[in-house]
Amino acid sequence: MESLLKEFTTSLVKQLTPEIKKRIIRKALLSRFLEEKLLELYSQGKLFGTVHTCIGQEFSGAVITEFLQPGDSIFSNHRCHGHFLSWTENVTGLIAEIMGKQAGVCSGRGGSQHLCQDGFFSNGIQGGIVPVATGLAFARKLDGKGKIATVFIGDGTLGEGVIYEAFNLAAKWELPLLVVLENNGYAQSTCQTETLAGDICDRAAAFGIGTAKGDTWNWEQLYAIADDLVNYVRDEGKPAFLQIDTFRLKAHSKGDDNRPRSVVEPYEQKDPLNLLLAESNPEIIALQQEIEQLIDKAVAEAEASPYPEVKLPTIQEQKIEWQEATVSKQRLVKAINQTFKDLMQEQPKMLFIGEDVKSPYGGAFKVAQELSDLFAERVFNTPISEAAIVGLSTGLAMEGYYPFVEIMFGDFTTLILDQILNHASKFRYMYDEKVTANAVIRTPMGGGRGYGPTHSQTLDRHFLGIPGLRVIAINNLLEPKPIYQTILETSLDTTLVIENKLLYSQYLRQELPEGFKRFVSNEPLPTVWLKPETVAVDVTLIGYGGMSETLVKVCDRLFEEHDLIAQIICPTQIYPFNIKPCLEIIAQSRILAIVEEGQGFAGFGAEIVAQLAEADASFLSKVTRIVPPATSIPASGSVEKDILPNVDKIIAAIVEM
Ligand SMILES: Cc1ncc(C[n+]2csc(CCOP(=O)(O)OP(=O)(O)O)c2C)c(N)n1
Repeated sequence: MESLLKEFTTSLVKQLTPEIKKRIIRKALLSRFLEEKLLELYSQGKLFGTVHTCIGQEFSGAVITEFLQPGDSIFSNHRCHGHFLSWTENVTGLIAEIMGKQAGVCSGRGGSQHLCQDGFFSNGIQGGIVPVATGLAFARKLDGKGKIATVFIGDGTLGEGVIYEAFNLAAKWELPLLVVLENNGYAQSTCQTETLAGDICDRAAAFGIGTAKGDTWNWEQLYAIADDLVNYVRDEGKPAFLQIDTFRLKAHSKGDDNRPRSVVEPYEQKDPLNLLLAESNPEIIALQQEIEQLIDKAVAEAEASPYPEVKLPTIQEQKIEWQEATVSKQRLVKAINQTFKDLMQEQPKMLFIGEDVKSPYGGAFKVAQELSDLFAERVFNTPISEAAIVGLSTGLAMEGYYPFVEIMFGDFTTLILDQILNHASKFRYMYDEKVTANAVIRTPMGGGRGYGPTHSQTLDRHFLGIPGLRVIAINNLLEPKPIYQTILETSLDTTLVIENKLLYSQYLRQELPEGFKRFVSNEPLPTVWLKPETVAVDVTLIGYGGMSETLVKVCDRLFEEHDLIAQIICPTQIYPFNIKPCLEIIAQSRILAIVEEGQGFAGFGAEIVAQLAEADASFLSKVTRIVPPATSIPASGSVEKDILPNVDKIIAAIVEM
């Protein structure tokens, strides 16, 4: 493979025209004065929350943005004001945002660390934004229009593993990503000498990423280096890494500075803006006055702006209607595989991303079989980097692609939680509906195959209750295609789809116990109701995903062996989920059994019980939950069988009631 390693050794200071110089200085001064104003407003009690100033570091954003174009994207972190202002110059939007006002750039939803405008996105979670930026760079590459993504991180963030997953992807897939590392020597209160091993640029170079160094004191030279680097990323379509040495002159956040004056003072003295302002240069004084007026006006506008109204999500409460449904005769794995073949055919922006998904392997459970033969350009084998591929997909989704990510085993979803919880699921809300981050993440859960404690779990409940994340469980009572089609067409947010390992090889359930009919609700992601023809129903069984097949068998045997008539409610969407539309159905039976393969504590069943209690406490007398004991899942097949809910155990629990 051709080495990407390129040393950018620009030493020649490119000729900066007076106009460009003035523009850069103005951007830096705007950041400086605005952040000084923010600190003043805090001290007057006019601001709330947090603020991390970049005072001392302003030339980093002021210079880099010189080379970015409309259509490029910028990702930043907690210390984002300077980057944001240099890109947007939206002074009122920033101040009002930090004041929590309607005129804020995100209507007060994001605050100081979560800004979004014109391709600018910041997040206060360290490191996790890098794979998202990588995904956006990937989208830029696929678009083929010469646009790039830039991400700013601090040196403390070099401790986060996910950034190296992203570097690897960006280098291997040759993505137009510029990583700007602002090296101010501290992470919050901790000096870099305590925590950082090795050389900074060597980290990126190890992936074959071209690196360069500059600093904010010689910002004219930084200008020349950035010019080279951005051109390289744009023209070659490859990542580059720029280390900018700099120094934060103020506290990490508002007033928490433990650094001795003897450390800070020399940097105050050599700070280029301090030096400029000390010159009494009439041009700079005029600039200062112009900016101060701009800021005063913006503060007044922000203060005059109202606080935003509270907007709450709507909850499906109305009565649902039920229609009879059938399924075709095919194994679930085949049905899902065919679904993806069809959807990729229909939607040219759908991408399929995961570990070992390409032919001939076709994914660990063969769900992706032949996809790469049919859509070679849109199916991607990835490194073992679950967090990064989910972040990457978020970035792709933000740009209008439809990434479907396969996480090989549900057990590995622990590695993607930060990407889901602190990134994808937050973006639409905290960026005030300016973006959709609607990637689809699919994963198989469940035991029954003897894979042992770390490859058999049902971890759905850890993902329930995350606003901005829809959780779906595929069962074998419904065709998967309409479900996946709806997910693809209707999602504004990220969707996590749980498939089930044991169900893959099962046929879709065509045949039902005698006298049963299959109804589906008229919701976009329907609940299934297996309804006996009889009027009287003794037991309502509620279960989802892999439990569907088990519950059908329970139904059969309850009648055969105990003369009990049961009905089944099997939701497809398990979060958000509202039991109210099913209350009438549940009310018909004497017993309600909720069956879950995952741990019961604080799980789906517990939520249903809580919702039932809130609706009508009389339901509680008939509820039982059938869940595994609080233990890990053993590899030994016979013990595993005994631990997970099975037909015998469910029947025994019901008969006991
Ligand atoms: C994942 C994560 N861990 C910890 C924090 C708390 N935190 C916020 S900023 C910060 C220091 C970051 O240091 P660095 O990356 O060097 O950026 P700098 O603050 O110097 O600009 C820490 C520890 C966080 N926001 N996110």
